Amino acid sequence: MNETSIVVTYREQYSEQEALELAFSAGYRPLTTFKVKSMKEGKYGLPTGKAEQLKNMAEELKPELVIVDEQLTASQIYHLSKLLGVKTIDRIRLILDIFEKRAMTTEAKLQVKLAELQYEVPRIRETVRLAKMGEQTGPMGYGAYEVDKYIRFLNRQINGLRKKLDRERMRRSLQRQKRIEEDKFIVALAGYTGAGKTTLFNALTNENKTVTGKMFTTLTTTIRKINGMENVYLSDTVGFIERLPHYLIESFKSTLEELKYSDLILLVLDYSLDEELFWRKYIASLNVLEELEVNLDNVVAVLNKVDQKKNDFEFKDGHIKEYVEISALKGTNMDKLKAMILEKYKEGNIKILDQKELF
Ligand SMILES: Nc1nc2c(ncn2[C@@H]2O[C@H](COP(=O)(O)OP(=O)(O)OP(=O)(O)O)[C@@H](O)[C@H]2O)c(=O)[nH]1
Ligand SMILES: [Mg+2]
Repeated sequence: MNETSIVVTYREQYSEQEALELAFSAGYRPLTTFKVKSMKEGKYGLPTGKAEQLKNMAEELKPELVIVDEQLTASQIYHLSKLLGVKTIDRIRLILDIFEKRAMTTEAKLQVKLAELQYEVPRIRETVRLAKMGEQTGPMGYGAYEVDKYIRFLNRQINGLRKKLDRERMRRSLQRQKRIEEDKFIVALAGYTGAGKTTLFNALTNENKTVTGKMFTTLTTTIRKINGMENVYLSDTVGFIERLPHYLIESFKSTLEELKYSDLILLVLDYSLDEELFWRKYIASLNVLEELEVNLDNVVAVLNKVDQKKNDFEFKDGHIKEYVEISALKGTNMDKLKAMILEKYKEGNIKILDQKELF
């Protein structure tokens, strides 16, 4: 572990920062970053001149790995890796590496395995084809028949994993049903990785779930009763990130679905970030909520880390109107947050009573 790496990222400072955090979180040791204006296009996924410059840098620094902080095609990764003479991975593989390290429960392991297979399968045929066009030696000396057979085998694995995960979904759905019957009010934490969800979860439930400065510390959902509130429960789950491919969200559906069925969602946002990055992460979070078909009327923004707030800007947005400023770490405004939760709980009960009267 701790392979040395060059991190290829966009020029903007926030992109560079996130790419480095991802690399560290995956356990790689970045030697330096290599910044480009555009990615995804062309033979190498980088402008050709840039790819040549990167080659010179790789020859000089001799990293064990090159990380490209963008989703590339199998062909682009293959050509770039060949040009550089160094193993090359893209942003999605990097995120999968982190998930693989963090997956502790059976469900999380199944989810990560499914996401990995969905990433790999469409790439295998292309990689084998390219390898065969080059030197005929190496581990890729499969015939077309063997490749098809292997892909069919992997597709069967994907189906098997989906079935197992469906059972997990069913189990979660039964638990939800039970909570509804018991009239429990479920508050769910959502938000970008590192926003402070687990810190807030621990503060409100007296739990001691792991909090680190690394990304994707939490991969599974935990539900606990909120301190000092009858019938009100809080759930903590996997964090979001920008440019997540659809199948990754799909793989984590059994976990993320808890959000859709909760009574109230607290969208935790890191309010200590500079304004540009704050809104970027906010939009990325809204996109995931939208993909999960969450009703935004049930979402309240929790502006966390006010103890570290450096820039003065207002939270003003048409999608989510209500917000509370807190510091989960220092305990600032926790009473205000709890009062808001209780208020929503009461409103929810009134709504239920209204509905009952209708029938
Ligand atoms: N200064 C400050 N730091 C905080 C606050 N809340 C959380 N943090 C820090 O932010 C980092 C991430 O916190 P977590 O609670 O693990 O974040 P998370 O949203 O659960 O992250 P994932 O599990 O990766 O999605 C940790 O280093 C926390 O100590 C806060 O109110 N103030
Ligand atoms: Mg967490």
